[in-house]
Amino acid sequence: MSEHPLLKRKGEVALLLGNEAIARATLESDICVATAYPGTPSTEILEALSEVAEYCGLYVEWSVNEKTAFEVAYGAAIAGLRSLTSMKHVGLNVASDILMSSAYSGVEAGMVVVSADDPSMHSSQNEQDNRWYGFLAHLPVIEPSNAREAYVLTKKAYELSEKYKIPVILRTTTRVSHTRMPVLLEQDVNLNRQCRGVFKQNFERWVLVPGNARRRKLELMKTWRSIVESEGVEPFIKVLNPGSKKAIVASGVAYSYVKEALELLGMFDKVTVVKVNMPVPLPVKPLKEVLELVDEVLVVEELDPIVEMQVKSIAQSAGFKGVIRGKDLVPASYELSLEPVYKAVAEFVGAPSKTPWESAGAPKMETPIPSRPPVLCAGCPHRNTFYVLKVAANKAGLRNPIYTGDIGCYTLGYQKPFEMQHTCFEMGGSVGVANGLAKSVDNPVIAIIGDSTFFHAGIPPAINAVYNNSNIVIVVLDNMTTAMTGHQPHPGVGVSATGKRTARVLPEKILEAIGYKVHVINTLRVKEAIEEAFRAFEEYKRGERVAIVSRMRCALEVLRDARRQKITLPIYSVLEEKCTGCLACINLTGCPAIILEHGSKKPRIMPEVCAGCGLCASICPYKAIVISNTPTQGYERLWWEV
Ligand SMILES: Cc1ncc(C[n+]2csc(CCOP(=O)(O)OP(=O)(O)O)c2C)c(N)n1
Repeated sequence: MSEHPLLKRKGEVALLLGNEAIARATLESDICVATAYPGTPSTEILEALSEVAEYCGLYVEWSVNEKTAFEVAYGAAIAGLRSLTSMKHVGLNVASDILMSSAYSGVEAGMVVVSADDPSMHSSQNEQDNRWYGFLAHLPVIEPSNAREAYVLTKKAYELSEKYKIPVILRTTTRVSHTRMPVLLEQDVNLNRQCRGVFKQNFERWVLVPGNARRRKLELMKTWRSIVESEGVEPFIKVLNPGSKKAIVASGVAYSYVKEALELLGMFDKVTVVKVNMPVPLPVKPLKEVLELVDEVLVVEELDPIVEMQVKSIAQSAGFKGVIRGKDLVPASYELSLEPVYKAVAEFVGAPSKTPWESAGAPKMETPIPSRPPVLCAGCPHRNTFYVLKVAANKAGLRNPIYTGDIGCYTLGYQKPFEMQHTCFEMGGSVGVANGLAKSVDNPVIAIIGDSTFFHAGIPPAINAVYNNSNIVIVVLDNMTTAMTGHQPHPGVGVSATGKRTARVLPEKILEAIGYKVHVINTLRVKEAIEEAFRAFEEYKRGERVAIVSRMRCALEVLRDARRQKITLPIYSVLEEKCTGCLACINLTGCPAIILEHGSKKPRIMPEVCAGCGLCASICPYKAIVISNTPTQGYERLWWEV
C-alpha cells in the first residue's frame, strides 16, 4: 500500500491529477472524514481517497446525495475533526441548504467543500459558476490555476477554515480537476491520525432558531469583513510586475491561459498581472494599490464576471478613472482555452490578435469522420428495459404515454429507436415532474429513474405522488451501480466505498412501504419481463398505484466480472440462411454490436462487441439469431448478482 501514488514520501514527485492532488493534500492536512456523491469532474477525489482510506485510518463514504455528504462531513467538523466533502457544481445546489446554515454555525476543525464546476457542460445538464455560492453563503472561495496549486491551496484552505472557523469552498474547473502534473510532495501522510472528536454542546451556536441565527449572522458578517481586509496576501492573491500602466487580473485556471498568452506575446514581464486564487471575497487592499498605478484593467476568469464586478466596485470606491474590461472581451459561456484568452489579451495590450498558430478548427480530412453520438453500450440493461416497456405499454393500450426521464446512462433512451426520455432536467426530476404532468394532461405518465438517482432524489417525489394522489407509474432502472459516473456503489448495491459488504437497501421495499404495488422484472428474460410489465400497466389503467423495478446489472460490470471469474458469456450471431434482412434486430434495439456492412443486406453481430444479453435473439421474428459459442453454465447469475 505504501507504493500507492497517493502515499509517496515527502520530497518525492508524484504525477497527480488535479483531483488526486486535492486528495493528497487532504491526507497531509490530517482529515478524518471524506464524503462525496459522484459527479464529473469531481469523482476522482473520493475514488482516490477510498483506495487508501483504511490504510490511513480515514473514514470515507459515498453518501446518498450531496446534501447528506455535506452533512456527514459537517458533523465531523463540528466535532473537531477535519473533513472534506466534494461534489460537482450541480451537487452544491442539492447541498445548498446546509451550506448556508454551516456558515452561520461554523466549524471547530477545518472543512473544505470542493465544488468541481464543469464549464462547457462536458458532462452536465448546465454550466454554473459556483463562486456565486461564496457570496450567497458568505464563505470564502479558493480557486487554483492548475493541479499543483490545487495541492498547495487545499492545505491552505484548511488553515483558512480553522482561522475563521467556517467551511471554505474550493472551486475547481474541469481543466484543473482533470489535468495531470508533477507535484513535489511537501509532507508525509500521517498514518496514525487520531480520529475521535468531541461535540461540545452550545445551543447558541448549533441551534439555529431565529434568535440565535440573528446573532450568528452578525458574527458571520464580521468574519467576512475581516477576510476581505486581512487575506490580501499570498497565496490568495499575488501581484506580478507592479508599476505597469496596464493590469490583467486573472482568477483560477484563467491565469494559466493569461500567462501563456503573455509569454507568446513576449509581454509577461511588461504588464502587471494580478493572480487571484481567492476570487470571493476579492481582497481589496492589493487591488486598490494596483488601481492607483494603472490606466486600464482586463479581468479574465472562467464563466461569470465575479471578479470583474468586484474590481469595478473597488475601482468605483477608489475613484479610479481608467477603463475596466472583462466579459466584453472574454467569453462568459463555455470553458476558456488559450485561443480566446490570447485574442483578448492581445487586443488589450495592443498587439495583433492573430494567433501565432493556425486557428484550431476541425482538421480537414479527405473522408469526413462520421459523428459518433454516445449510445447505450452493447448489452446495456436499459436497452432491454426500454424495449420491454414499449412493447408492454403498446400491449396494454396505453395511448401516447409520456416518459419523464432523469439523469444517468439511460438518458440516452431519448434517442431512436426508443425516444422514451421525454424530459431530463435534474436528479429526481423524472418523478417530480411526472407528478405535475399527471395533474395537467390526460396521457399516461411513466417516470423512468436510475437506481442511484432514485436513492439520491427520487424518494420524496415518489411519496408526494402517493400523498397527493398523482397517477403515475414509477420505473426504477436497477443496474446495481452508478454507471454514468464510473460505477460507484450506492445503497442498493450492498457494498461500501472501500469495497466492504454492507446493508443493501432495495428500491422495491421502499416503494412498497410508501404504498406502491411493485413489479420486479428481470429484463434479461425479455418475454417474462414484458408480461410482468404488461400486468403492471393493466393495474395502472385500473387506477392502482404501481411501480416497476427493472433489475439487470450494468453490462460493463458483467463483462468485467466474467473476465475475472473466467466465465464465458454467450455470443450471438446471425444465421445467414434464416435471416430475411428485415433488420428488426437493428431497428428495434439500436445495439452497436449489430452492423450492416457496406453492400450487405443482412446484419452481422460483431463478436468482440456483443455482450450476450440476447435481446436481439428474442426480437428476431425468424429465429435467425443464435448463440454461437459455448457459454459457461449458470452465467446468468452475473447479470443480477454483485
Ligand atoms: C446533483 C447531481 N449530482 C451528481 C450528478 C452526476 N450524475 C449524473 S447521473 C448520475 C447517477 C446515475 O446513476 P444511476 O441513476 O444509477 O443511472 P446509471 O447511470 O447507472 O444508468 C450522477 C451521479 C448530477 N448530474 N447531478
